[in-house]
Amino acid sequence: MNRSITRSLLLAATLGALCLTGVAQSSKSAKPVKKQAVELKDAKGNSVGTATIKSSGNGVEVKLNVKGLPPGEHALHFHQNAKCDAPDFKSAGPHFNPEKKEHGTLNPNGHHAGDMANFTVQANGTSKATVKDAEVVLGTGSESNSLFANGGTALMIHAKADDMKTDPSGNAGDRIACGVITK
Ligand SMILES: [Cu+2]
Ligand SMILES: [Zn+2]
Repeated sequence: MNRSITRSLLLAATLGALCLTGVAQSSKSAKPVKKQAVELKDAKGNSVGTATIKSSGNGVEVKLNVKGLPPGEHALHFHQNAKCDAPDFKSAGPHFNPEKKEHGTLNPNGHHAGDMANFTVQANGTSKATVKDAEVVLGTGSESNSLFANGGTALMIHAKADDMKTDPSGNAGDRIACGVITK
């Protein structure tokens, strides 16, 4: 091959690679998200309200505004996949667990980053509870513990309370409401 053609091909390839690197870097340096609204849907696909996730300290706080749920104590977790396929929401995968730990704050080998305290639904089926999670961030999505990492995560409400120790799911029963968290 002619030497000058070879040289221009090399130059084109190098420029192409530089462009790709530029794109990757600009998406990584995107501004961190401070607040994110999530719509929660039940197994029938009906909306049961919203959760507002806000940066708080080194983690986040989740402010629920939900209705139409069974009264009593319920588990709340962040799950690994940004997928809420009704009716069982299995598509959301296990608890968000970037540090490869076991489930539960009472588990000596715990806990998952996505584990949170239980919250209470009132007799009229509503809740405006606020629950904190110090182990996850909204961030830019490039942090390993970002709720936007690897395409996002899901916020899940369960039928029962979490016992905070049974691996991998806290014995929290069915998944009854789910909301996708994506950037
Ligand atoms: Cu869960
Ligand atoms: Zn867990």
